[in-house]
Amino acid sequence: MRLDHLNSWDADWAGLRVVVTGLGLSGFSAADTLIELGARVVVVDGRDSEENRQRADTLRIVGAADVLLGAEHQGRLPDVEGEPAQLVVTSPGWNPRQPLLAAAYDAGLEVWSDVELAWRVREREGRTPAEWLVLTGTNGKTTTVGMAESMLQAAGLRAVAVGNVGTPVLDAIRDPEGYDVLVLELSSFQLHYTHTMSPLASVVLNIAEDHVDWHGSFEEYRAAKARIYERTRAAAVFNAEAPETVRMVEDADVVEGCRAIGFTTDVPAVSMLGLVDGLLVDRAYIAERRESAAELASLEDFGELAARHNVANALAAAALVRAYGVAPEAVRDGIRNYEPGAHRIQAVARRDDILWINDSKATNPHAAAASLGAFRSVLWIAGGLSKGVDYADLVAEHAARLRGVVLIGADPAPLRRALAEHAPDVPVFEAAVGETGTDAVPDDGAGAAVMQRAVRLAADHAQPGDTVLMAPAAASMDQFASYAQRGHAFIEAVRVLMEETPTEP
Ligand code: UMA
Repeated sequence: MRLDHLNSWDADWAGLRVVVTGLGLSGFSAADTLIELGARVVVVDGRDSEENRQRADTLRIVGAADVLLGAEHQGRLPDVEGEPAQLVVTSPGWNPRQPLLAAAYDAGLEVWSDVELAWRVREREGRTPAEWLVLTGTNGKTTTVGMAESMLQAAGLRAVAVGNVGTPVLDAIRDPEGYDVLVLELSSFQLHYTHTMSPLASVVLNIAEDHVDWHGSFEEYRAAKARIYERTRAAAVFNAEAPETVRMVEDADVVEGCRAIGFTTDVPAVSMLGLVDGLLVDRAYIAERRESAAELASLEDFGELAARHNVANALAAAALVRAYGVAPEAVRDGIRNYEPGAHRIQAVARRDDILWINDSKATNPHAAAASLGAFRSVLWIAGGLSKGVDYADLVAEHAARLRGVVLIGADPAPLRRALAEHAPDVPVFEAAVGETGTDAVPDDGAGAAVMQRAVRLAADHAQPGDTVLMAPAAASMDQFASYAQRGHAFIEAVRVLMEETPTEP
């Protein structure tokens, strides 16, 4: 069934039979929107938890045809009120090999992300739709959307960062006051299921191995990220220091007239933003770009955040918002006003010349490498859900700075193997063994206990001048509800440690 006619809020959604998979943030927002549009909706979630039951009750009250909770419902595509489904809208956590989704594909159905649905309903009679600036990448996404949001707001625009950052994009679409601009952080999962989005500007910040288990291979992961450039209208932005992103732009099927714009932390060529003598400059969006450059900001505007990767993130953000016409002064003010989120290289405590750092956001080796590289002698707390990635390069590159490693995570084997091979002299301690064992479940109490043991082990072995760095290089969901919760568990464990062992006079 072709669904091309479903391209605005006012299109004929009434009676459309939709299965929504997942009842988390995106699934709930998708189901709620579809019900409001008049569709007939069945929601499926493999987890029959208290939280999901509450959400299910809410959806039934507003008019869901059915909400099916429990693992047994994930195996097949359900009918909608006795008739075959016509569309599936899936949460990003569901991979395409899930039996229910595989059945949908076999039946010839389209499978959309909440982002696809949001793109289709963004136009609505009597409203000016927001422009979309979209970005993805393996690392730096959240900082970059935050900076872009800050720059747009400094320009006096109504703008918000949505998507993978935590606010479903449909919430912004349905906001009664509306927005001028949406900045979307998109994960490779969301991009996989997004088909008609045509943003004003788009960027892939960088690409390194991540989420291989969900996509099946690195090539598939790369292909999902590259989709962000398709149908871009004004600026397809690439990272001049990441040749992979240049190739993606070259291969993309963009709208006629769309420009390729680069960013670099070096001196920029024409059609790029970059850095000259401590100044962030624009040689892309000014008429005289062949001979000159417009000054956007200086490194001083970053305050303590002037690390190389933050400057690159700010340049990428500037490349997006300049495509919308934001003035140089607003770029500068946006950088000045920007406040980084928690859990990213966040100093938690310093005592006895030992620094304690929370980098729970380091959910893959690439991100962990950035923070490991920032410290000389590190007691490293690492491990978690490894998502099928390889740790050999990370360990080999940083072995010399490791005082010791404390392993967390339900399955420490992948990291333990890499350490044995590439850092055989570095002592390794396991925090996950004990009462929770290797079959630890993602339960707050168990995760907190593991983290407490990890922090104590680190305290036992750290020496003055060391940094205790919790940068797990892995996702958190095997032992914690989220990376944020893992970060809180670390902060709490450090606080308890500091209270229990007061500084010697
Ligand atoms: N579920 C099943 N079966 C499955 C998989 C999941 O039933 O096979 C159910 C779960 O029981 C749960 C629901 O689906 O009830 C969860 O769906 P989800 O995991 O897709 O999560 P959402 O709550 O919808 O949140 C998603 C993003 N999560 C993921 O991509 C895993 C959030 O990004 C995002 O903020 C949110 O949509 C709003 O857009 C989080 C994330 O971890 C932060 N992202 C990954 C990353 O950044 O690395 C990609």
